[in-house]
Amino acid sequence: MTTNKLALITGITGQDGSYLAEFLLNKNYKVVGLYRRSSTNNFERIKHIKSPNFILEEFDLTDPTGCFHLIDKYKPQEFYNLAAQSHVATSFKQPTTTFEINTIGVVNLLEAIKSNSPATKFYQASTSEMFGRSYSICQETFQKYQDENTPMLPQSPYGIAKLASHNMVQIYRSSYNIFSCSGILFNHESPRRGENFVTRKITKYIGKLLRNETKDKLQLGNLEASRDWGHAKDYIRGMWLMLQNEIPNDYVLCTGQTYTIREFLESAFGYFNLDYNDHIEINPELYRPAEVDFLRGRNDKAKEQLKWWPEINFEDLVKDMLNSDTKNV
Ligand code: NAP
Ligand code: F7E
Repeated sequence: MTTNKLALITGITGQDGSYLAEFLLNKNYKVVGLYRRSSTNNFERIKHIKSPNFILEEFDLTDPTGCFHLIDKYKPQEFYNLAAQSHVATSFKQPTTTFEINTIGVVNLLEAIKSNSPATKFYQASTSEMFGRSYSICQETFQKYQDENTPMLPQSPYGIAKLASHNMVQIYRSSYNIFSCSGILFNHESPRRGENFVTRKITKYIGKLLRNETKDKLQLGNLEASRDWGHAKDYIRGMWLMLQNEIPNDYVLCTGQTYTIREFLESAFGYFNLDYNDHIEINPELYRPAEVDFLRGRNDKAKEQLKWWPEINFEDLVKDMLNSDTKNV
C-alpha cells in the first residue's frame, strides 16, 4: 500500500484526535498532528504512535497568522478540526476563551483554507450540545429525539460557540464551494476520555476505590440528565466517512439509546456488585447554571448516506472504560 493522502488533525492530544490519527495511519495516510504548546508536554494519548507517516507540529487555533501559514505550507487533502475548549461547565466560567477557540478559531481555519487551499476537505467537530433543550417527537412512538432537522436551542456558551462555527461551516460550503462538513456528534467516551467528564470521572474513581487509593466519596452534580453515549472509536470512523462522501453535508452520529447519569452509575458500580449510593455525594456546586436534560440522537441520515452505524454498545463501552481504569486490581 502506498501513502496516499495527507491529513491534518487539530486536537491531536485529545481523545478523538488520538484515535483518528491511529485510524488514518492504518489507512496509510500521512498525518500531521497539531498541538498547542504547554509548559509540560501533553502527549499521553499519542506517545505510543510510532510511524514515519506521523509528525507533530505546534499550532494554536486562536492565531490567525499561524493558521494561514499552516494551510499554505501543507495544503492537505483533508483537515479535521477537533481542537476545542470542550468542557461545557468550563464554558460558563470562560465564555470568552470558549468563543475564541470554538468559534473564531474555526473561522481562522476556514479563511485560511479559502485563501490558500480551497480543495482541502474540512471536517468540523460539531456537537449535540447545540440542540440544548430542543427535541423532535417521533410520530409513531411519541419518543423524543434529535436529528439534522431538529431546531437548535443551545443552553451553554459552549453550545452557542459551536453553533456559530457550525453555521460558518455551512456558509463556506454554500458561498465559497469549500468541501466543509460538520459531524453533529453525541457524547462519545472511551478509556482516553478526559478525566473531568462524568463517565470517566466515575470509572476512574471506581479504579481508585478498588485499589484502596481513596476513602473520599465521589462528588457529582445532576444525576437525572440523559445522554446518548457511544464509543469514540466508532465516531472517528464516521468523521472520515463524511470526507469520503461525494458531496459535503452535515450528519448526526449517535447510538439512538439514552441513559441517565444515575443509570451509568448503576451500570458501572454494578459491574463490581457495588451500590453507587454508598460511594457518591451530591455537590450542588457541580450543577450547571443551565442544563441539557435530554439527548437521544437519530442517525438515519448517516446510516443511509454514509453506511455508518455504531458497533460498540453501552454495556461494552462501560466495560471498556472500567477494564482500563481498574487495571492492577
Ligand atoms: P478533548 O479530549 O478535550 O480534546 C480537545 C483538544 O483540543 C485537545 O487536544 C486540546 O489541547 C486542543 N485544544 C484546545 N484549545 C486549543 C487551541 N487554542 N489550539 C489548539 N488546540 C487546542 O476533546 P474530544 O473529546 O477529543 O473532542 C474532540 C472535538 O469534538 C472537540 O471539538 C469537542 O468539542 C467535540 N465534541 C466532542 C464530543 C465528545 O463527546 N467527546 C461530542 C461532540 C463534539 P490540550 O491537550 O493542549 O488541551
Ligand atoms: O456531562 C452531568 C452534567 O461533562 C454529562 C462534551 O464532550 O458531550 C460532552 O458534554 C452530564 C451533564 O458531558 C457531573 O451536568 C453530573 O448533564 O460528561 P459531561 P457533556 O456536558 O454532555 C458533548 C456532546 C460535547 O460536545 C462536549 O464537548 O453529566 N454531571 N455530575 C456531571 N458532569 C461532569 N462533567 N462532572 C460531574 O461531576
